[in-house]
Amino acid sequence: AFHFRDCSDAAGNSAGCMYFTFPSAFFVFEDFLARKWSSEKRFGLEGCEVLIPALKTMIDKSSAAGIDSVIMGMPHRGRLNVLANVIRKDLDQIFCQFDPKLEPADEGSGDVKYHLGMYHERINRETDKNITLSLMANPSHLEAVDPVVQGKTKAEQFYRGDTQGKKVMSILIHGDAAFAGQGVVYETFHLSELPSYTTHGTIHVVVNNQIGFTTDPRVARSSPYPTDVARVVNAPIFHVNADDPEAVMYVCRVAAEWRATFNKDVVIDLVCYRRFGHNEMDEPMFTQPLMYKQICRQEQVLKKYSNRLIAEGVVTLQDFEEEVSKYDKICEEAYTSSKDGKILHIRHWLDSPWPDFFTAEGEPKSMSGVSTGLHEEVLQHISQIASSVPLEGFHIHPGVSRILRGRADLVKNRQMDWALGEYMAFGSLLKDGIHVRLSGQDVERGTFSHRHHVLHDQELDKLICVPMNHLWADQAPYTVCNSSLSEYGVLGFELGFAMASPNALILWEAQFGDFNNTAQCIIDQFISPGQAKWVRNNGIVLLLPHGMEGMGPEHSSARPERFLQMSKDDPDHFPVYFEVQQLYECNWIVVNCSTPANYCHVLRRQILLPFRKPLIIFTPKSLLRHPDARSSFDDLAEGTTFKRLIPDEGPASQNPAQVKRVIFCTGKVYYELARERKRQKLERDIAIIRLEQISPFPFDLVRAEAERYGNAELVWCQEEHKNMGYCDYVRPRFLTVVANQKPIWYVGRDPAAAPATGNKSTHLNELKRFMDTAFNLNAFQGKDL
Ligand SMILES: Cc1ncc(C[n+]2csc(CCOP(=O)(O)OP(=O)(O)O)c2C)c(N)n1
Ligand SMILES: *[C@@H]1O[C@H](CO)[C@@H](O)[C@H](O)[C@H]1NC(C)=O
Ligand SMILES: *[C@@H]1O[C@H](CO)[C@@H](O)[C@H](O)[C@H]1NC(C)=O
Ligand SMILES: *[C@@H]1O[C@H](CO)[C@@H](O)[C@H](O)[C@H]1NC(C)=O
Ligand SMILES: *[C@H]1O[C@H](CO)[C@@H](O)[C@H](O)[C@H]1NC(C)=O
Ligand SMILES: CC(=O)N[C@H]1CO[C@H](CO)[C@@H](O)[C@@H]1O
Ligand SMILES: [Mg+2]
Repeated sequence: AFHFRDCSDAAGNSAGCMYFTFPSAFFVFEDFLARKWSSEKRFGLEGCEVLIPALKTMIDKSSAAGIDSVIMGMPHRGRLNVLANVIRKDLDQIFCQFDPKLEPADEGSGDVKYHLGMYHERINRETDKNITLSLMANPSHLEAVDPVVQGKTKAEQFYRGDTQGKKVMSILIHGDAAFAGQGVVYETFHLSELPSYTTHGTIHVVVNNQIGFTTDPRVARSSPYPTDVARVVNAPIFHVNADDPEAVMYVCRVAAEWRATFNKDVVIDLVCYRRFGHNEMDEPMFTQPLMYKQICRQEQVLKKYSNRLIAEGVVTLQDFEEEVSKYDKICEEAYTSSKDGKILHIRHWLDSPWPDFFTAEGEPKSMSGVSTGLHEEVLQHISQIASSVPLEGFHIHPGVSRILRGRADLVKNRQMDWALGEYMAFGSLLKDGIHVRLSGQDVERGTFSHRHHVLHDQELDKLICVPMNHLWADQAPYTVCNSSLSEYGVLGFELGFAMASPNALILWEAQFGDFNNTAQCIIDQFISPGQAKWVRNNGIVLLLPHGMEGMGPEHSSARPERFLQMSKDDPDHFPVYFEVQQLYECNWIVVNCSTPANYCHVLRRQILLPFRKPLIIFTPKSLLRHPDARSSFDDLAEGTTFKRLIPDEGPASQNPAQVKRVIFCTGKVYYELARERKRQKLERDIAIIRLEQISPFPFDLVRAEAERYGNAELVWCQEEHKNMGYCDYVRPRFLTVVANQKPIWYVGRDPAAAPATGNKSTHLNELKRFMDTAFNLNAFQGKDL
């Protein structure tokens, strides 16, 4: 083994030199890849190879301090080297990735080699303790993985009762340009000390090669150091010369000790260079000619350091050469074995396996006969807690007290509103031992003041009561946390949290649905394609409140069209399977529920499913208090389930052959349509049917309804403008349902650039105009689509 010297301990004594050992593998690895695959992109680490022993040193030191699980996030540069020599993934599986002929043996479309994650449990040689290392899969989008790593770390700490971060920790590796440039770095730092988000200290390592692709630091940032962003949390920052391995190891030990002692973030700035271009195909002399003339003259750090040790007589040249050729041989052997009949398993690249969850392989179990309903006693108990203050002598605000009395009045009639429907879902899952975590801006009270999950004593400062945690003696914990004012960081965090365990309902609520675009990278890069790229389930729930209430262009639409456009179900294909199989095959579930009971059912179904899928729920504003948008306890009784579609149950349904028009719609606009139909006394002529689950599309139920009302015209009605909302998603699927026999007419607002007008009277005019069309039985006669 090759030796590194430690001539001073953390206290600064340099009395005697201590030698500690590890193989020179990491230096040789990049050479090996370069030799075998000279024209492949691998984002080599040359110029900063010292990163590998640096990480090992931090991990060894942390393991000695009691850490047994390390969760890491890193960009492209040096990733394969980290996988091979820090995580210690099997080399032949890494080399397999270079073989273009190999098809992955799992479902999913896969990802490029320098994005995949990995999970490995092994013995730490230095400390002889078990340690679990995971490197999270990530997209190209630099730094996007930072909050995801933090969320997953937090979740592991939470489920293990590691309240001080003494067992589980995170390490984040960054590039200098990305660390300075990407705002999510700042957002992640700001989560680092918040009670519900802290991971009790992260070690950050910046591979500071003083270049970002082709861009020099002087035009890439305004701060002197790339690491200055860490100063916002007063983190110590060590700038160290990466060509001086002893200094680097020293700094790494200090950083690990700092983290173990103070449980706060710490940053190491590894000042290095990038020997080649941005990737192996790239010519750096085009843009940095003088710098690269200098770099060419730099001796490889391994050479430099080994020459010094040989000169000092610490090792012999022979020792050194033996060491290098030993590792080369290991690589060669793995290379050979990767060639003969190896199969590429993306499954081997899972960063968060759930071994107890996926016991049976293959097809998911049927959900038929599985009810998401609840026993009357459970409903009564939850609603009683939801409408009272479970702490004696608590001074509650009179306004909140009025809200709780309002809930109690509803409950007397076995009725529930939106907030109570949510209570039923959370409360009943907690009873079954499912942890529920709701995070987002102002979620505790609720943006629209309907939720009130945290009550504040009006006389004693900081005395709070969370009734949801007083439901049952042996319930799972409920976490509700107002987040920092960030979407990108916080949604990424919750996504990471949801990766840790399938037995938890993790929800992120946007203040308003349209703010989700600040988190778009997490949605586009992780949530929508996550399972396809990384064969990983995730059951995160997004609550996106919005509504066309005449309040202007913002907050009127959470842009369902964007989510629907990314849904992968085929518009032209009538599926063979529904319910569970259809859900199993989709990339996410998109719903716009119109009743509190259905909202409760869909949240419960999320956990009762035998797999996990992201769930996007468009949640209402005005329906929170709408007197018609209520459900009876009967709608949640035992035996009931989530309704993907709610058929018309009025006079139209009694005589379907006489019905002239069927209006399909979703969500809140239903109540406006129902009111107008009543006013115009058209209840026999027009049926109104609600799609509650938009995607995957309930082809089967829509077909049954279309056939039931065989003589009727079909209409899709939405409040959103024509180029928005559900129209473009729904229309081709309707045509598949009716086999192109009938048109599906559009009723709604005209196309527009902004989601809604800022003029209240224009808003009302638009509403009146499309309501008139919806109920004018001659509207489409003689018209073309
Ligand atoms: C969010 C984002 N924007 C742009 C890119 C394109 N890109 C890939 S690597 C790179 C340069 C990164 O420089 P640095 O962070 O210093 O890392 P290095 O490659 O030098 O290790 C850029 C701009 C990206 N991957 N992600
Ligand atoms: C490490 O884990 C293995 C398997 O879980 C266990 O058998 C072994 O005793 C553990 N070793 C130590 C040193 O804790
Ligand atoms: C659901 O879709 C309808 C139909 O356009 C719309 O009125 C409503 O705002 C959407 N969201 C909710 C939460 O109902
Ligand atoms: C709003 O629109 C109405 C007509 O729809 C118009 O008369 C009125 O002037 C507009 N108000 C503003 C403030 O633009
Ligand atoms: C989220 O909301 C915004 C609307 O403001 C939209 O632009 C964005 O595309 C939405 N959807 C996704 C999938 O990010
Ligand atoms: C009003 C307020 O700040 N409420 C809470 C926000 O969230 C934290 C937990 O993350 C609570 O401790 C606060 O009481
Ligand atoms: Mg760089």
